[in-house]
Amino acid sequence: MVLKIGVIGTGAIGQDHIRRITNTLSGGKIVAVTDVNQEQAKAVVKNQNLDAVIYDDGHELIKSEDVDAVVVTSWGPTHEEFVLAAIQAGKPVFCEKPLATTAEGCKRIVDAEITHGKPLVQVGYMRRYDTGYRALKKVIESGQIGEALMVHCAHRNPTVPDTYTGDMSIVDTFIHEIDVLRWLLNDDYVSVQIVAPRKTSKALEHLQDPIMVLLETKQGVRIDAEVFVNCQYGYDIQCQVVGETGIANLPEPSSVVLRSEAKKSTEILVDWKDRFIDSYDTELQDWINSTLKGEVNGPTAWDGYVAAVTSDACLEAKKSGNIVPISLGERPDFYYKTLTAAG
Ligand code: NAD
Ligand code: NAI
Ligand code: ISE
Repeated sequence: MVLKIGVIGTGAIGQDHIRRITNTLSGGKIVAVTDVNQEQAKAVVKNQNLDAVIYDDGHELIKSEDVDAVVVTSWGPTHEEFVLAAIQAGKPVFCEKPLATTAEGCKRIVDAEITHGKPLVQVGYMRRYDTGYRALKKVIESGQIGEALMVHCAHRNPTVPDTYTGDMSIVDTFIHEIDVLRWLLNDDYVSVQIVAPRKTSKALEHLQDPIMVLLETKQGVRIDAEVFVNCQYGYDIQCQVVGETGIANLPEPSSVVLRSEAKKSTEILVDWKDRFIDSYDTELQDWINSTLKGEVNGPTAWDGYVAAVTSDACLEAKKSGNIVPISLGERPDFYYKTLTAAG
């Protein structure tokens, strides 16, 4: 059986997901696309040689009888409306992060899914599918470094476009660490503080860059994370877990070790598309497979909600400079299930 998929948002990641579903993965077919920029949607259908209908808007696409499942890759602020409409139509939906830009928005999605009575939503936190993060989690869970005490990490982008606003360093960028670190440590956050070092001259006027985020978890693990989105030199994701008896580092992407011109060097990637290419492939293949079985196997709407509560607290901490408490409430029974590799 083939899953007939409609994609809302044919920008950078929408095009990349369409390409992988069409050329790399199995079990899915792109039958419908839409974008507020209709010219772009048309160009994507033509350039990727798709046999897909172009819809005027996301709601028509969701309602179409030809569409079994929906992929939402439009801008973050539009996600909530499309995910709610997919739930309303009873259709499985893969939504790129963030699930919604506020905790209230995510809560509306959680409530709608529970009312529907069956899980339909997966959120695009693909780092849970990354072989490096999975290997790191395995080491932590094996007890080889004792209990985790501290985590040092960095999320560095070479540059960001002019449209990147101050809040996006949290809601668009750091949100990946928010999700993956609670999964990695099997823990949740209790507080956050954000401090701003000297600002780089390479960032636009409106943007405080870099920032340092300090999180504390329920089990007392302290996390320091640098978010630096104009670091110039590359796309660099670092994560080091300090345990009672040892230290575990996220593996670097594999790269040829070059000896040349009196130097030993390895390449640093510059684009998130390349850094996490395998994770996106595994994530979407898992989504197609589990959707065909009527299941949700990856990050759920609850994970999307937890990320949003945490990112709301981060925004408040960034503004005030204070230590801000993070309170999640009880996870609804609906979202308890056996722990899978990604869930
Ligand atoms: P983009 O701006 O390149 O693409 C977004 C597209 O959505 C645009 O083509 C835009 O015209 C379209 N769009 C916006 N509103 C729409 C609407 N109401 N209906 C239909 N189309 C609409 O952005 P992007 O880089 O592709 O990012 C898209 C989403 O993917 C964001 O939520 C982003 O956070 C997420 N993303 C995730 C990752 C990841 O690593 N998981 C990487 C990149 C982007
Ligand atoms: P983008 O700006 O390249 O693409 C967004 C697209 O959405 C644009 O083409 C825009 O026209 C379209 N769009 C906006 N509103 C729309 C609407 N109402 N209806 C239909 N289309 C609409 O952005 P990009 O980088 O592709 O990011 C899109 C989403 O993917 C974001 O939520 C982003 O956070 C997420 N993302 C996730 C990544 C990941 O690693 N998981 C990486 C990059 C982006
Ligand atoms: C983008 O949306 C992503 O998700 C990338 O993974 C991240 O590194 C980048 O900062 C975001 O803008």
